[in-house]
Amino acid sequence: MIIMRKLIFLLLLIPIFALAQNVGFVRNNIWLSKPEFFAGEKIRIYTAIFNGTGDDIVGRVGFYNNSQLIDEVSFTATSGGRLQEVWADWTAVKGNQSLSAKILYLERVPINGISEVLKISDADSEVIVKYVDSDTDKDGIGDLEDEVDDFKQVEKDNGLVESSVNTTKKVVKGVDTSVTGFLETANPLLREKKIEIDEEIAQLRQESLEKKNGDIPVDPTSAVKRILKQIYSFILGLAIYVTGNRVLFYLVILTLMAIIFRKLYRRLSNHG
Ligand SMILES: [Ca+2]
Repeated sequence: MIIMRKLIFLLLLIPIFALAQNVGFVRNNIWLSKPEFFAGEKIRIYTAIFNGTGDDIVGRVGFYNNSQLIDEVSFTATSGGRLQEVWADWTAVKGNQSLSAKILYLERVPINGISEVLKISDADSEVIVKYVDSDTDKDGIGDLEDEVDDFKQVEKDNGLVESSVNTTKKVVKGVDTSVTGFLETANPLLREKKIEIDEEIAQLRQESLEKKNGDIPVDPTSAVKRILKQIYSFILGLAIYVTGNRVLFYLVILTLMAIIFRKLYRRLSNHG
C-alpha cells in the first residue's frame, strides 16, 4: 500500500518539482500508517521530501495536530532526485483532528563547498482532516456507529423476545383453549358412556340374580362380561375425574410423557 503510494507520488511529483522547486514536499505529501483507527491507537504520520538538487540536504520537519507540534524530526536527503521519507508517531485522540507537516529548516550541504541555508518557498504540507472516534467495547466499530447499531440491536432483541413471548403465550393459550375444549367435550361423553356401562352392569347383575332365584344355570361368560364392564366403568370413572379437572389432566399428561420419555431414553441409551 505504502509502496504503491510512493510510486504514485514519484510519478506525480517529479515533474512538478522539476518545474517549481528543487527541494520540498512531494504532492499528496502526508499520509498515515493506516486509514482507519480509533482514539488511543498509536499512528505514524509520514511525509516525504524530494531533493532534486545536485547536493545533499539536511533539514527539519515539524508534525502538527490542530496546529500543536507533535514532534520535530531532522532528516537528510541525498542528492539527485531522491525521495526521503520522514515520520513522527502520534497517539490518536478522539474528536476532529487536522494533521499536517511543515518544513522548518533546509540546508544544502555540498561535498566540496560551503553549506547554504535554503529559503523555503512552500513549507506547508497538505492537511489530513479526520474525525477520530473511540471504540469502547473494542469490537472494531467506532462508538458513534456502534451506539446506533447497539441501539438497533437492542430494539431488535427486544422485538424478538417480545414476539417470542407473544408466540409462546399464543401457543399456550391455544393449547389451553383446545384442551379446555377437548375436556368440555370429552367429560360429558365419558359420563354418558359410564352411565350406559353401569346400566348394563346393573342389568347383568339383575339377570344373574333372576337366574339364580329361578335355579337356571348361570352362564359363566356373563360373569366375565360383568367383571370386564366393571373394570371399564372404573376406568371411565377415573377418566371422568381427570377430565373434570384441567390441572389434574395436565399432570396426568405430563406424567405419561415423562414415563414414555424415560422408556425411550433407556431404550436409546441401551442401544447406544
Ligand atoms: Ca465499538
